[in-house]
Amino acid sequence: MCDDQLQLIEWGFAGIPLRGEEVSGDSYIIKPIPDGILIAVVDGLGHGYEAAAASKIAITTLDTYTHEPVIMLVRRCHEALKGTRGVVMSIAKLNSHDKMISWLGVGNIEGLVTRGNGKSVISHERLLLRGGTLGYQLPTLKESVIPFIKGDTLIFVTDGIRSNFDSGIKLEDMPQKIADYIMAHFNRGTDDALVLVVRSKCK
Ligand SMILES: [Mn+2]
Repeated sequence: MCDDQLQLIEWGFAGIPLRGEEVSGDSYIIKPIPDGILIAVVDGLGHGYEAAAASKIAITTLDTYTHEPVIMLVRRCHEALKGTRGVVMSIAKLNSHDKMISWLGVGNIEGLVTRGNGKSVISHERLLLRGGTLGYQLPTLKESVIPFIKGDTLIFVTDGIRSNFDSGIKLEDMPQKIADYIMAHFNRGTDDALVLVVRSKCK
């Protein structure tokens, strides 16, 4: 058992705004709650200050209603984002009791859970993404629930990162090293880019 939720995971992050922009429209939140941890990445449409403003509204909303189920959180953000540029979002909630994550993606923030044996990958699970934009149009919201046990690694990347981002990653590396590796090798250079890598430490 892990009583302190922050002990459940180790994580790393890399983020770079589009060249020439001072702020990024890509953002993330990792926040412990009594029975687990909320993990989410958002990408405000376009880039620059308006994208960052939309992104910040989404993160603030998630920070306020963290205890709610993921589908409710997406709806809350959708309502809060009306009149803004809108965002795409992928969101995961780790339940510390059953070691499962509930995850859901609206738009194109790719999500991947890899399971390894310490050295090599033994299985992959990709997040099912549904088209839509929070603030404009929501698809039918349906979460998937999958195991997330010790050693499993969750990776979220925004569309500033190329889709083959998982090729060449070494699961024995710490999450921060994996995030830096993905940013160094798969940043398209045409948009803001963000990589979040979260590993379960809890048996
Ligand atoms: Mn983007």
